[in-house]
Amino acid sequence: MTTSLPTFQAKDYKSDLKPIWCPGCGDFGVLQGIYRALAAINRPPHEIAFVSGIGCSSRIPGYTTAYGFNSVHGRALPIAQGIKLAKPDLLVLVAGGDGDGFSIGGGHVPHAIRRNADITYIVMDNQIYGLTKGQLSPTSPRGLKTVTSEYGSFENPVNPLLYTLAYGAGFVAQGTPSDMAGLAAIIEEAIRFPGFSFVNVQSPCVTFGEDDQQARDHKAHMKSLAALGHDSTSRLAAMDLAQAYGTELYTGVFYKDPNPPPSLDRLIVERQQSLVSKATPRERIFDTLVQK
Ligand SMILES: Cc1ncc(C[n+]2csc(CCOP(=O)(O)OP(=O)(O)O)c2C)c(N)n1
Ligand code: SF4
Repeated sequence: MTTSLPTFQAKDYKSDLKPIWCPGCGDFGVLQGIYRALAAINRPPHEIAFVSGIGCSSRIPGYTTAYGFNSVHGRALPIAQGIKLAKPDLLVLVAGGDGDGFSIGGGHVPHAIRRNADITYIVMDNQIYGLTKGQLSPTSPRGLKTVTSEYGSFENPVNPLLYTLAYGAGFVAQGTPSDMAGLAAIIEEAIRFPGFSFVNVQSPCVTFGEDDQQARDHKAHMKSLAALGHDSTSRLAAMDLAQAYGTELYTGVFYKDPNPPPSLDRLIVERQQSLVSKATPRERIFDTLVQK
């Protein structure tokens, strides 16, 4: 007798919690893109762990039926890596804002990349601190006037694309909720990538963000990397294009390692399997971590 696997639809990943974002916030679209990507992956919600930090965007795990952890500001990545190492078979997703990821949590990003656990990190980049009512964030453009920069920001923004590419991430992409199908496809591809993957989403904050029509009209201004003929197997070509962050809205995959190395969680699982003869779990853990 053959049994068919259950098929999940986008609505199966939607929790009963009603989003409390401002009407028009870009994060609504990102959430829809995540639902669609998860339906395409077709993993049951109980096999997914969704971790976030603190911020408007960090509410996302609560709006899904996956296991969710709306954790501590800037600490989503270390928590997610711990979950993945403890339960390598879970699909582990991380989401949050540009402040959460590149300001208070910025020091964790390089280490998550070099450790290369198989997790997907989605940043909703609105170039502002939304939850705390509109202070400068690390990706705010130079000259931006906010409640904490009355004369305009004096600082250059962090470039999340160059940052992750420079530290060696195996998968780096960018999307916008204005292109829902494209965003869902990018998130799906990031999840399927066997290693740390990063998706920057240009998700406008309509309440405190830059009052710029262009920011709210992404579809008219975005440029598809695939249509430009970009070679996403070249890190240098990706870095060249990523320099236009803040001036051009490139969407799609900047870089995807054509020969990704085994992820950290897979290496540990393999090593543990070779140590099944060890007497105690404690011995097995030490032997896994310390190569003799
Ligand atoms: C340790 C700590 N410092 C500061 C805060 C206050 N805080 C909460 S969210 C936030 C920034 C939110 O901005 P971002 O991460 O970009 O997310 P958004 O709200 O824009 O989605 C700050 C500074 C906090 N909760 N915890
Ligand atoms: S403050 Fe900005 S980021 Fe937060 S919910 Fe409102 S529009 Fe979205």
